[in-house]
Amino acid sequence: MVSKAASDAPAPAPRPAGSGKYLTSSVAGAAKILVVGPLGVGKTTLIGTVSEIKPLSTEAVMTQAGARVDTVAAGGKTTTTVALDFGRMTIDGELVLYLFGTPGQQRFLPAWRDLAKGALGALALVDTRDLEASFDALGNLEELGLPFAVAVNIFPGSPQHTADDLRTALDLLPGTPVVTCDARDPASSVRALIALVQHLIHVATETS
Ligand SMILES: Nc1nc2c(ncn2[C@@H]2O[C@H](COP(=O)(O)OP(=O)(O)OP(=O)(O)O)[C@@H](O)[C@H]2O)c(=O)[nH]1
Ligand SMILES: [Mg+2]
Repeated sequence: MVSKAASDAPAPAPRPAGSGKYLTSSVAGAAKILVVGPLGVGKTTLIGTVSEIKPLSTEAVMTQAGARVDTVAAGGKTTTTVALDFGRMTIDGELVLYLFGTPGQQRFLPAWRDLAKGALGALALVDTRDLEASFDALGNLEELGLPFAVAVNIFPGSPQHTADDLRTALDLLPGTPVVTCDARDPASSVRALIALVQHLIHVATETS
C-alpha cells in the first residue's frame, strides 16, 4: 500500500537511462560480455571507466612468488585481478551489458571457462607493446567459440599499426572489428563496446 506521504510526494524527475544504480523501464535486452586480455592490459580500468554501478573488482597485491611469470609490458604494476571484475553499462537506454573481466594470467583459464558460461561475446584488449602476450587470450576465445572484437588500448609509446597489420599479426578473421581505445576514457571505451555489439548483431543475423 502506498502511504499518504509517498502518494503526495512529487514524482521523481526522470533520470537518463543507465545513469544510476537501477535499470530503467526502457531496457529491452541484456547481454553478458567478457573483457579479456593479458596481464595489465587495462581490463579492470575499462570496466571501472564505463560502469554505471560501482564496479566489483577483486584486486590482490602481486607477490614476489609470481614475479617470474607475471610480467607486464609497462612494469610497476602492484596489484592484479584474481577472480573477476564486474560492471554494467546500458547502450541507448535499451540494451544492458553485464561486463565480466577475466584475470590476465593464462593459469586462470579454468576460471575463464566458468566466467564465459552464457556470454554472448568478448572485448579483447591488446597492448601493441607486446602483441604476443595477447595470443593466449585470443586462443582461449577461439577455443570457447566466442565472437569478439579487438580493442587496442593505447599506452604512451605504443607502436601504431594499421588494422590490417594487426589482423595479420594476431591471425584474426577478416570480419573481426579492430578499434583503438584508452581504457581510462569513457567515450572511447564505450565506442569499443559498441563496435563489439554491432559485430555480435552481425554474427547473429548471419547465422540465423
Ligand atoms: N596510459 C594508459 N594507462 C592505462 C590504460 N589503461 C590502463 N592503464 C593503466 O595500466 C595499469 C593496469 O591496468 P589494469 O586495468 O589493472 O589492467 P588489467 O588488465 O585489469 O590487469 P590484470 O587484472 O592484472 O590482468 C593501471 O595502472 C592503469 O591505470 C590506458 O589506456 N592508457
Ligand atoms: Mg584486472
